[in-house]
Amino acid sequence: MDVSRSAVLIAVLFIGAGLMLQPDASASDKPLAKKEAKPAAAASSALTEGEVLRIDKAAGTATIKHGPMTKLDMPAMAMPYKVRDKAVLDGLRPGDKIAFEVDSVGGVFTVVRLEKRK
Ligand SMILES: [Cu+2]
Repeated sequence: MDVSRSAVLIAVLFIGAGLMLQPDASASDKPLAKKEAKPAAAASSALTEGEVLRIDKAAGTATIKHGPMTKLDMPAMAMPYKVRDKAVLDGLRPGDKIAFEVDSVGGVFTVVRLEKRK
């Protein structure tokens, strides 16, 4: 067990070292990414359309009815989500149409980005 654990640790260290070498590569990639002129499309595809059903400020959650979320393999549903930036909850009302992005933060589905729709 200890052997496999240290093997994992070593692997992680190697990966970490590999990532530390990346900045040079990603810095030279940036101008290329801009030329593709795709960032806006990529950003909006990460967003899912939804409607706010309920706000629970004490729990720090918003219940959101949403369409399919391909990134998380989630079908259309309504469920409560933790909201990373609690201040966002102050600006939300039930019935608000939103576009939002969810990520798994410490194993909890969490709203990491939210835009109101008019
Ligand atoms: Cu859901």
